[in-house]
Amino acid sequence: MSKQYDILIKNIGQLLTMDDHNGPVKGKAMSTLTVYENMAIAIKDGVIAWIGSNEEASSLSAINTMDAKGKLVSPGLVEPHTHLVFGGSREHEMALKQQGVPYLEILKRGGGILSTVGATKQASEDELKEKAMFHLNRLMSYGITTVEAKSGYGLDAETELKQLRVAKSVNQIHPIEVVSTFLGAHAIPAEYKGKSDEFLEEMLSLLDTIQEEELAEFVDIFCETGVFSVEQSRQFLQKAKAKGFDVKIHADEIDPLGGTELAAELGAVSGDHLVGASDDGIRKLAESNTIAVLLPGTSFYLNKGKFARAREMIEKGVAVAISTDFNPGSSPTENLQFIMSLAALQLKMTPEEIWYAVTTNAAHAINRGHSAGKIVEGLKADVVIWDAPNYAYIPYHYGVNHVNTVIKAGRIVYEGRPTYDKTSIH
Ligand code: IZC
Ligand code: ZN
Repeated sequence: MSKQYDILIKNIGQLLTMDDHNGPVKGKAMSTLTVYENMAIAIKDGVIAWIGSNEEASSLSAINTMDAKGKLVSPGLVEPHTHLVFGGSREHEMALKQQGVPYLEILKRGGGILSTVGATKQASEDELKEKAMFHLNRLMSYGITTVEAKSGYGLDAETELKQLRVAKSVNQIHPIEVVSTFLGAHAIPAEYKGKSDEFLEEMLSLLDTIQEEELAEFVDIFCETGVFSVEQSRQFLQKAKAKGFDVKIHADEIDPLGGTELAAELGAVSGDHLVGASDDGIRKLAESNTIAVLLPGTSFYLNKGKFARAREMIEKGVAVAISTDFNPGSSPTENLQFIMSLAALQLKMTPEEIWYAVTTNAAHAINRGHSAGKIVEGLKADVVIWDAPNYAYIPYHYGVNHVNTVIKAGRIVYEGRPTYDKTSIH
């Protein structure tokens, strides 16, 4: 008897497998992409079991045969930078933004991140979990099947651990894989004003518990004017590395302090933002294995008119990923497809570069390069069927959701279509 697959997706117009490279895709290598046409894929027991031509697929049988109708099929997208778990929201700060009050000034006045810290302290673990699940569902609806999630809205032992436990528990119950990062060094709480070194020591003292309870893989810091200096960031991340954590850094987001150079120097798994990265910083990144995670949604939302220099980065040989930076302050959106449009329009990235930036390179930015962001026989089946005729169409047709179907580890987890009964509508 011939093999019975669980799912067979036939009639794929364009298939992106994103498996041409073993490691991160750096610089000019990002400009070429293999596109397979008239393809089919079969899934069995949660993994990709077969990839072949649409003609060959006619001899295969499956419990569920799906017709991609000549459209685009890609790996599930990888979202490498979010602040997923938080209480409250910050729409009340919109008027301040409109009056031109800068992001860092709002923070200085006790708002911004510190406003979300207050709401996160107030929220119970169950409330945070429910809210995180809501946002995960929405991230998934946009085609994302793997997500990084940072803490950083506790800034005290109890609340930071509460956030990390929420991230761990939603990873266990939600289809999306959640990869956790400890960002206790996200802001200086009021009670530590003028004593930021002491605060960093307090956050470092949590690393043993985080390790014992397997609450995070990465340690991150917000290296920024009025928050933590380059030297504080260096020492903090070196200590985290000595404990066995891989590190990330919010670098040169608003002011160009030299965090990009630090990310390369420390061998960080990623340097994130990099809006103010210097030429030297870009050169050092190109020579390193650090992924540049660019967050053009934040530049858009902070409205400063300045975007990361993606073109220079790619020309110099940097591996670039992009992300929503989903958070309640500087980038309240789960729509990674909109970020792909911003990457095209503002970062001047090509469609090919953009696809590496949301799959292969994003996966490497969270140490999932060998398990996520590609379609390969034997690998877990994270697959998106798009309502789009080709891969360039996604960044082009902006602001909407192009997802038709999302499959996570072989299970259909999202179907984006109207539910009205056609026969009853006139
Ligand atoms: O809540 O504003 N930049 N951290 C650093 C953020 C933005 C998140 C926030
Ligand atoms: Zn961030």
